[in-house]
Amino acid sequence: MLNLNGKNALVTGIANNRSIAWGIAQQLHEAGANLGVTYLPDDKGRFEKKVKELVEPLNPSLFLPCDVQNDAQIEELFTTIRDQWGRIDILIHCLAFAGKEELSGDFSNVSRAGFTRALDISAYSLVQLSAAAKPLMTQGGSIVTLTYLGGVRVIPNYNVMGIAKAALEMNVRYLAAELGPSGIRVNGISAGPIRTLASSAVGGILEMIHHVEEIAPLKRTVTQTEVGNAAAFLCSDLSSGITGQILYVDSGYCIMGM
Ligand code: 0WD
Repeated sequence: MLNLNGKNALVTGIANNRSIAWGIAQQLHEAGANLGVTYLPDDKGRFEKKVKELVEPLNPSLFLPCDVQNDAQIEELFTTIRDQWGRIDILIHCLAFAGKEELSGDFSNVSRAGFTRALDISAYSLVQLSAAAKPLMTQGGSIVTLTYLGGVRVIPNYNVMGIAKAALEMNVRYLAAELGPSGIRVNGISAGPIRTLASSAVGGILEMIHHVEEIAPLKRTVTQTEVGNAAAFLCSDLSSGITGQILYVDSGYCIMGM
């Protein structure tokens, strides 16, 4: 029943084989979607090479750079999508960034520049990418972003990223309200902690994972594949009545009061 045949899906945020976006890309491919993949360009082209090799088995029909702080690059990305695909059906927003110095210690030590950068890359980018995708989602569509419990509760060391996730989750609701009449759904997945490049920057992430293994009803944390499966569901017609929601894929951790 979960069929994404004929759907064009853009996946952002693959850095390596531990990335949540990699788990999502695999599940969308499995369900039949035609993939476009973006990578974060850097001076030495390291990400480009690594991500290209990684995604090759999924045969992406588009592979393009996308630094969400670079407006010209985003414009070029969506111009290419328009020219090569004609329309886009699925947008996966799976990226975030805050300086390592901001992800431990006192939250109030965050600098104006650090605060602005975290909110810009991690929250504003969803608005920007959704606005660019909107005119190309001519047959409706599904936009999915990744968030974390630290956006609704205080989690040690998550600090400014918690503020960014709170903004991101509100973005989901405002975008869902705006884009609903065009048949475009917008949802977030709040994933349990997973060891990735980004999460390793958060102080005490391993302790957090062990805590989840102890407390969560399923007595373990989740995998990239489980998040990918939930994303595939939210991108498919099986979830056609769902928009503006945050779906917790966290082994049930968030229901516990300890
Ligand atoms: O425990 C976790 N890992 C959780 C992650 C739990 C719940 C949610 N999430 C969220 C993250 O906050 C993020 O929004 O999932 C999303 C993906 O994170 P990830 O898979 O944990 O991390 P990673 O594999 O590092 O991918 C994030 C990527 C970047 O990697 P690095 O580590 O180089 O920052 O986001 C991309 C980049 O590829 N990224 C950007 N992409 C475009 N423009 C930018 C940017 N400016 N900055 C970072």
